[in-house]
Amino acid sequence: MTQKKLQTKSKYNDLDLNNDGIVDDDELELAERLTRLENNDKKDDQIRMMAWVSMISVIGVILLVLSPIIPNTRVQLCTSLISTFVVANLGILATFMATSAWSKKNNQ
Ligand SMILES: [Ca+2]
Repeated sequence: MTQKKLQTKSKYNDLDLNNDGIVDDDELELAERLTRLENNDKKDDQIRMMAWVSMISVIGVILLVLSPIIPNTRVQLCTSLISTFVVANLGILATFMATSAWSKKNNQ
């Protein structure tokens, strides 16, 4: 079997970390591992952002409902919608906290 080569100006040329002209399996695995870590970090940031948005939106809705801006008659009309919204967002928060605690426990 003939030896494989990278194409000219391949994006994988940078993976040759020790500059010996060969992209070996260890260098490929390291690059793959680094990419996976970076993606997991971005995913964690995204989930954290989602939890923040949930918490801030719940606080915002509750403050809005309690403020004199919205008349009581309208609040009564929206009570079921608001309670569903609050429970759903608190569910997102609870899931985030549970999975964070679970993954922290498993990483130790
Ligand atoms: Ca190399």
